[in-house]
Parts: sequence; C-alpha cells; structure tokens
Amino acid sequence: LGQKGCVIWITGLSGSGKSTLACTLSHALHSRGKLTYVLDGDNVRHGLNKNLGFSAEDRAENIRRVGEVAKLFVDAGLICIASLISPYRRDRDACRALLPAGEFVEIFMNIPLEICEERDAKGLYKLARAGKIKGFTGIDDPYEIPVNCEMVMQLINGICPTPKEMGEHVIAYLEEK
Ligand code: GGZ
Repeated sequence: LGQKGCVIWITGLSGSGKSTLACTLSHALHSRGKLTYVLDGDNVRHGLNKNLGFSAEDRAENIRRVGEVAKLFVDAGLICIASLISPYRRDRDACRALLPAGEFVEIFMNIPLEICEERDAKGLYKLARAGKIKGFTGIDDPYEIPVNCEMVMQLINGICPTPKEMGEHVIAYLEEK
C-alpha cells in the first residue's frame, strides 16, 4: 500500500528541456499509478514566488521555497518533480539537505548553451544578448554545474535524447533504486 515519495530535482539552463522532461516524466509515472506533482520555476513564479526576481538572493529564496514545498509533497507520499534553473550549487544542496539520503534525485540537463540558445522558445536569449534582459543565466549570470548529481542528461553522438527517452532513463533509475 502507498508509495514512497521523493524529489526529482531537474536543474539546467533555460531552454535545456527541464519543463518538458518534468511533464513527460510526470505523465509516465502517472500511467504507472504513481502520484506526482510538478513544481516548475516559471509557473511557481506566477504565484507562490511572484514577489521574487532574478538576483542571486531572489533565486536562492525561490529555490528555498520550492525545496520546502517539495519536502511537504514527499511527506504526503508524492513524487515531486521540481524543474528550476537553480544555478547555484549551494541552493540545490540546501534542498537536498532537507531530505533523508536517497530521497533527493538531482538531474543535470547538460545541454550546450548553443543548443538552448538556438531553441529560444520565448526569445529571452535574444533579449539577453541585446542587453534588454540583464543577469540572464548562461549569458551574463553564472550557472554552477552539478558535481554530485544522480543523473546527467546529455547529447548522444551530438543528438539530444527525446523527452520520452529521458523520461524512460529516469524511470529505470528510480526502479533500480
Ligand atoms: C534566467 C530567466 C531570467 C533570467 C526570466 N535568468 O526558460 P524560461 O524563461 O521559461 O524559464 C526561465 C525562468 C527561470 O526561472 P527559475 O525559477 O527556474 O530560475 S531560478 O532557478 O534561477 O530561480 C526563463 C525566465 O524565468 N527568466 N529572466 N534573468 N531565466
């Protein structure tokens, strides 16, 4: 009866496919009878975190709140999928520290900036390059690459895996654990 909750924390640049993977993974877990909830940076910033911007302090607070909410979902037995740029290692590690070992699965979307920038779904990279958005991650704001993450999503022979392939990879990992 019941399921054990955990946090799947997806970190990476804007346009690296975090939200897409979160959504695909959530559906795949649902179809296996798992309860999930997606906390997406871009969505959460419209409600819970609408008072926060993109300074280092605000990003830290954004991530702290999402980490705390994710922990509540884990307490309730859900698989909580958090997809945020979360550019600072310290902030991600603080979220990890809220949970028992093994219940925080960090996934790094290791997709080259050039590919993220080429996708530019919302035209934000273009604005950042033009100096119309300041402090854009990967352009004029840092992204600290994870050092101890559980999984890395990356190109295979120069080709980006599909969301479905990435989702299956994550589920295989979760099943193994
Ligand atoms: C990075 C920004 C910025 C700046 C707006 N830097 O790809 P998107 O557009 O749809 O999602 C990004 C989102 C980032 O929010 P997060 O909560 O994930 O960021 S963090 O974890 O760093 O707090 C991007 C958009 O907001 N966006 N301005 N300056 N991304």
